[in-house]
Amino acid sequence: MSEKPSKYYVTTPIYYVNDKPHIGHSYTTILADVLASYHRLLGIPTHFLTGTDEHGQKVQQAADANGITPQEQCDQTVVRFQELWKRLEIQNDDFIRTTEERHKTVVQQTLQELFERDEIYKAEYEGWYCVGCERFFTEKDLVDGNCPECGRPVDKIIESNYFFRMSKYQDWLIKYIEDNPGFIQPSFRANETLGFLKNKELQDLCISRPKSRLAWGIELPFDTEFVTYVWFDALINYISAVGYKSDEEQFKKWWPCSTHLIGKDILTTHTVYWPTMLKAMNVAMPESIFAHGWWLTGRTKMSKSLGNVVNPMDMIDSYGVDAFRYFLVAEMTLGQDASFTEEAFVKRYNADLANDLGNVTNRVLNMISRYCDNKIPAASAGGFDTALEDALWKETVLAADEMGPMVGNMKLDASIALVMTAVRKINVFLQERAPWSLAKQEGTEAEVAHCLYTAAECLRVCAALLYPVMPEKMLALRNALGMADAKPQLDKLTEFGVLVPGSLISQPGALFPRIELEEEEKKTTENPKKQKQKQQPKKKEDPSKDGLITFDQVMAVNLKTAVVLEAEKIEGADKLLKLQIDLGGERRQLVAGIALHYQPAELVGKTIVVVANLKPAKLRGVKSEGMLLAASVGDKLKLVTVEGEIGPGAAVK
Ligand code: ME8
Repeated sequence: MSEKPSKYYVTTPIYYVNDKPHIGHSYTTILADVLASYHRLLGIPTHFLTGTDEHGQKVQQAADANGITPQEQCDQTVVRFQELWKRLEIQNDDFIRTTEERHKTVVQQTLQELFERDEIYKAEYEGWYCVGCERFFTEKDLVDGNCPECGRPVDKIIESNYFFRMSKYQDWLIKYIEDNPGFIQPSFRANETLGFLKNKELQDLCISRPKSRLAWGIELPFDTEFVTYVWFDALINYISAVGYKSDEEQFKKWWPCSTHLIGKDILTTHTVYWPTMLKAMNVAMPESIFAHGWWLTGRTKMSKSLGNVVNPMDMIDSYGVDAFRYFLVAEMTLGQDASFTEEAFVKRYNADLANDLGNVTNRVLNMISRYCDNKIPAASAGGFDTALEDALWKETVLAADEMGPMVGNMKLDASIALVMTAVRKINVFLQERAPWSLAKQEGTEAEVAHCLYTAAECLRVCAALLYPVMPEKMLALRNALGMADAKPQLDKLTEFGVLVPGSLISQPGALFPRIELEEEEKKTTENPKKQKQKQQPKKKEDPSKDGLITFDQVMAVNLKTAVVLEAEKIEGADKLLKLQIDLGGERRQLVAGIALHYQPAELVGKTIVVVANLKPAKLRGVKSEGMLLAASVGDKLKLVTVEGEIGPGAAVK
């Protein structure tokens, strides 16, 4: 950040509870979390708000489809969001639900006030309505007779409703956007809104729905036959959550909001409805509204209604939270669209995390262990050439200094690229300095110590800069470097000499084990959903078009009984257990995705069935020589076991 702000308040959209969250929702929330974390680590008072949008037609329709009440729909679905945020290590300070009293009261008070001030009036309305977008359009707005936003068919509606005098703020809004270049970001989105405002007459906004058509909403305080339009209700969350009309001190502390993070799909509601609403309410404008692009599947937006979403829980199960967070932030240039593929994920993971960061971590820790007795060495410049060390430290400091303004300008992907370059430079430095050769010479202890201390200090800085993106792994790295404090302080980052000589280092194990492609194939057999997706192309290659296999193919699979000798969890892999099995005189190691269903201790002694002639593979870097059989229904999984007197190594036919 070029200038340190006095406070930082960041929001995400509040998400509809008509369905469970997907990668798109995760993305915005992770971005907000990363931004909040950077600001907190800089010592800036920070407030991070997220939540759920629980009223309106979409939620009502989902409830109807599920045969439950809208409130039940909200209560059941909100948990999916909250659970996901917990798993994604999201550190939000507040979570607002629009069905909470604290929000509903503020919406009603605001409506009453605007009604009394004649900012809201009643009129007969005739127009076109898109259920998907929950918005009214005029005949002129329609594109080929369909919704101009989503392209879906619209319904003709004639009814009495209440309207907010939005049109009268058109000129003011154009001027405000023009006078405040950072208000809507990126700037091409500001141009988009300006284009919209300059090219057509802004209509007044219909802010009510008759209860006869939709009852699920906040009742208008001045007419109980109507509920509030979901967008008018939802946008107010950004102020109701921080004390508007309820806690003046809190409101003064956080408002105006620093950044409303949104996806480009909700640009108009945030850059036209919201500013005009605030203007009418005499409330200050947010400092910025940042619209990011979409995650696409192929060329299409990933969305619940299109059914092409990637489930974040599956990604976390397969690759871990930090890798998932890293990929989303590093892969998408903020503002642009990006395509999500698992192949791209694996490629980036292996290149950046397993190769670059994982490698340098291993090298630094292993060499400190070998040459410095497992303790952080002391730096001592004198009597030898330190040009390479000096240059490395300078470059690392430069990266740290450049990162602040980049984050401030929402160039998060570029800022990560910058740190990864700094990581690579440590590797290059080690290669050039070759402490392993140096160590073979007499009297070079101080030189080796200085070299490794510098590398460790640079790694400390990089780990701190990556901490907001990968909190779990970077904490593990900090601990491995012998640092006792849990969190880095970004404003004190570039003082040389933070690592304390003499403190013990530890080996965290492989922070980012390489993902091998054959592991990927194996993994899909652990995950029934992915198995379905990924086996499709294989079926095409199968010569038997009817999907049946021959007797010979069955006989080619060597199924045997085995007795479990030992079982243990695999660090960093929630679902996996490592088993040692007796296959009838032959001891083997197996990795199985059963950790959520069995405790290691209860497996020991069981006689199970395994595929004995499966090609060995590595899962999370751990060798697996076979596959066990299990039956599963929904969330339940039970091992196939053999009863009675049959020992290990018996053929299963
Ligand atoms: O619009 N790529 O809620 P919503 C990237 N309740 N981001 C995506 C995405 C994708 N494919 N799909 C969704 C609503 N998002 C309203 C908001 S705010 C006062 C009310 C993200 O559940 C992105 O942030 O449809 C987008 O704006 C938001 O989810 C929409 O979530």
